[in-house]
Amino acid sequence: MTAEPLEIYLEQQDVERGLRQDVRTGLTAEPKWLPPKWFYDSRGSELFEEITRLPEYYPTRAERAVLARHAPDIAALTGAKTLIELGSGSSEKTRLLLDAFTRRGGLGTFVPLDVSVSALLGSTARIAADYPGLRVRGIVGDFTRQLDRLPTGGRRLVVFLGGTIGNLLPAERAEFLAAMRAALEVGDWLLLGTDLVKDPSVVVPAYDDAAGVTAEFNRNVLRVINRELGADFDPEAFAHVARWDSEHEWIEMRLRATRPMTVRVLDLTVEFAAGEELRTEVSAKFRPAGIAAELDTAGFTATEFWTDPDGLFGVTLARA
Ligand code: AVJ
Repeated sequence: MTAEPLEIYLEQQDVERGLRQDVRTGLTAEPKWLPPKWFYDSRGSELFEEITRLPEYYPTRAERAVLARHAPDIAALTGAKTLIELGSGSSEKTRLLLDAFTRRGGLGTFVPLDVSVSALLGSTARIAADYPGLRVRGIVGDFTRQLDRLPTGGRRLVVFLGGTIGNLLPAERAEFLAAMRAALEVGDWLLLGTDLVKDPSVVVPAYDDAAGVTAEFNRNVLRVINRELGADFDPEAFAHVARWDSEHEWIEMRLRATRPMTVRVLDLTVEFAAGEELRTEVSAKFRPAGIAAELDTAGFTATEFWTDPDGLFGVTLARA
């Protein structure tokens, strides 16, 4: 089957309004910050794919190991008719699930949802070609906002992989999980990938690789703002910083101004002192008990928890 035309839940003007709002809020705050979703234009999505292949970036390989081993269990336990993937990107690891569901039979529809049109066009075309008989409905949307518009009917499995839930701040995370639960019905399932707390000597290099790909990915947010809002950031004048926050158990990516700068964006004049840091991403790491507790608070019941052989990454199956 060919993929169906992408369903657009996110209009270009909403995206631009959101970016303007986030830039205004974040760049006038003290300390300055930007939400990580603005990394992912087509270049940013490509850089992220490159990150997933870096020797230091263990989460993708570790999560793939879990899925390779347990995809048949996930297919059998859920018996899903519809597989919905939030923040799907290339959907590369999701193929392990699609393979297991194909062998088992019964899965009718795959619904990848992502903010990146370019990532979705590629993934939906490839998956439709490789899984004949599967209905592929790509949705352009923001997973924190369009949960109430997910396809209904049949037994649904929502998968949220890659540890992306860790990019939400704790309050946003609670709100997101509660909204997810509200969007689902009893009998539906959630499969959640979470990076696990481990020694910073392993985590930090994953966010500060020797080849500098993560640094380019980080600076890409400034390029997006320059292009979309006509700002005049000099991305090369910002240094990439990855710092482990042991209190919150998360990694923070920041961009550090290497000299004093004045940036014009929207109607703002934004001053950076030399050495001033702009926070661009939080990537929380989780403990098994914490994951189960957060799911429970949102009204889910965690029924399975799996990790890779090295215990780096966790995948939780939860029932609505
Ligand atoms: C897979 C999107 C969750 O936080 O690890 C990779 C993004 N940031 N390197 C993560 C990311 C820096 C990533 N997510």
